[in-house]
Amino acid sequence: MAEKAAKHTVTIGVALLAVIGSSVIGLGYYQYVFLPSAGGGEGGIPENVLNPSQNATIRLIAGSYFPSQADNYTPKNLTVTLGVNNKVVWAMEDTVPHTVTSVGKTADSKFDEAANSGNYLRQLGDRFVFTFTKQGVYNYYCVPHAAWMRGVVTVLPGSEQSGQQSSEHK
Ligand SMILES: [Cu+2]
Repeated sequence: MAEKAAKHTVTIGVALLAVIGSSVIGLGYYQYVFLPSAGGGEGGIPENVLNPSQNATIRLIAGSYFPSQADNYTPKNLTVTLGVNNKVVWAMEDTVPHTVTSVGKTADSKFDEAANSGNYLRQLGDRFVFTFTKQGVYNYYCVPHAAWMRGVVTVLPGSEQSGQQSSEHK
């Protein structure tokens, strides 16, 4: 009897070791394969792109909910440069809710996630801020007023290196 019980215990022990062993291997695999890309400082994006020295502002001006207010997003076409002013602020100056919503898939899925159909600016002073890190043409619109509220942000490549140190200096 005692011998049978002991055998049973050993069997459970081996099974347990197998479970622990496989999860350790799994963890090792996860760290090796998935973490390096996440640990590279936001995918190796230069510091001056992550934190540009200037913002660019797009105003959602008063009366944008009227079709006749053709300027709604002001400016409607904005061009920014990576590493210079690629942090864009949409500033709500109207009293009727609007959205900043990407039109289809843009060059950056992060923008599409942030600028989704529920991305409402509801009252005066509300802001939507997005720091672009990829060049491209970003079309966006307002969900409730899609027929006339549309805008474009064009992101140009900049001097990707913040290194403006004069290596030529003698
Ligand atoms: Cu709107």
